[in-house]
Amino acid sequence: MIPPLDRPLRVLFLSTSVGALGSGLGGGVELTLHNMAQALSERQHTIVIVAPTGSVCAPFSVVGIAGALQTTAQSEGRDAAIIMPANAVLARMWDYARQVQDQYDLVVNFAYDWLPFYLTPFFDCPIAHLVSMGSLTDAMDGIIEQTIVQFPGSIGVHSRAQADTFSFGDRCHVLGNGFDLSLYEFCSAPEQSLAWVGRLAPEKGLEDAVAAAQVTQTPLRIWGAMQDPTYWQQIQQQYPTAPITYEGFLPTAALQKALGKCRALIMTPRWVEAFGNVAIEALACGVPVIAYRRGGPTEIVQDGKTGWLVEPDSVAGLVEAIAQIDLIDRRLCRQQAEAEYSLTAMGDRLEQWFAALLTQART
Ligand code: HBI
Repeated sequence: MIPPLDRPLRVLFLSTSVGALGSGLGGGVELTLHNMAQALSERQHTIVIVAPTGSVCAPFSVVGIAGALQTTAQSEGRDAAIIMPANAVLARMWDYARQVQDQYDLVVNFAYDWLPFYLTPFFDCPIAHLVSMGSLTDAMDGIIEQTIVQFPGSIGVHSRAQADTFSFGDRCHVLGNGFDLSLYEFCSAPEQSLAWVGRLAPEKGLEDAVAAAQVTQTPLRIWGAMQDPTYWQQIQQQYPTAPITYEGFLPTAALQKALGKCRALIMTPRWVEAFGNVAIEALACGVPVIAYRRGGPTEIVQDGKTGWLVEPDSVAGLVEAIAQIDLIDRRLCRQQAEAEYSLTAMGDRLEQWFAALLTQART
């Protein structure tokens, strides 16, 4: 039995290296980091965040570090070499962590990059790594495996499906995610539109949701960071009569207000989505989720109860599910978010993870 934490911790968060917090380029990690900081500070733990300059993560204090951003890991092939740009912000963030580590009980890494894992044995302070995506490259798989072998319990993931993309998946700590549900308003009377939310990039499969909108002629509202403008142009050219609108990247308060009015959220991941934060945000507003049966959303959506799970890459399957949205009781969607994905539930899971990791570190 792992003893619970016996006192509040001083925790240093090392953010993702692909964008400033608040830019949207960090994808789900930005919201995850903020929610984890909130869940822990509500339990009297002290959180300090280290992130690229220009980062905002109110109300937490952010140490901004200048330097060149990393290229996104998901845009490289499995045999991609490790790339460190000149003046890498990642290297500078970790040099800062090295200098201040004796002021903290724990470091938590949010970057899906080689360096933080490689540096783990060089630190005196224990490091917990939140791995935010599934297996992408051999180099990353190798360094994460090396870390979990040397530091059992140090790797946290969002879902079992994500863990299972790694050969060492059974040794990962599955955390789910947690949200401040007071920020999400339940909407019982939706308008006609469907919603799609995420970085506009090929691995998110937006074109399938657009194809389904064109077939059903149901309006589709699209929100998210415009990561790949060429990809977006191609979709518009391919589906000229689809009733779609791109409405930009919205911060949580504005997003949840607009998302809540939608009849359903459509999730079309081409890859093993590690979790699917937007699925929880939709459920929290009472919005049913139609998702490909692939990755994290399969562990979130209760098929036929809080949404529909669809044959992966099947536009016909999406169309069929869209026809059955009204069979879903929107109140059950909100109830599921409250039962499994609140900040309290996530705070419990985080403290269990840290207690186990710190106990290991002491032995
Ligand atoms: N790529 N190299 C790199 N580092 C990251 O931290 C990273 C990434 N791609 C995407 C990403 N983080 C996040 O958007 C997802 O983990 C959610």
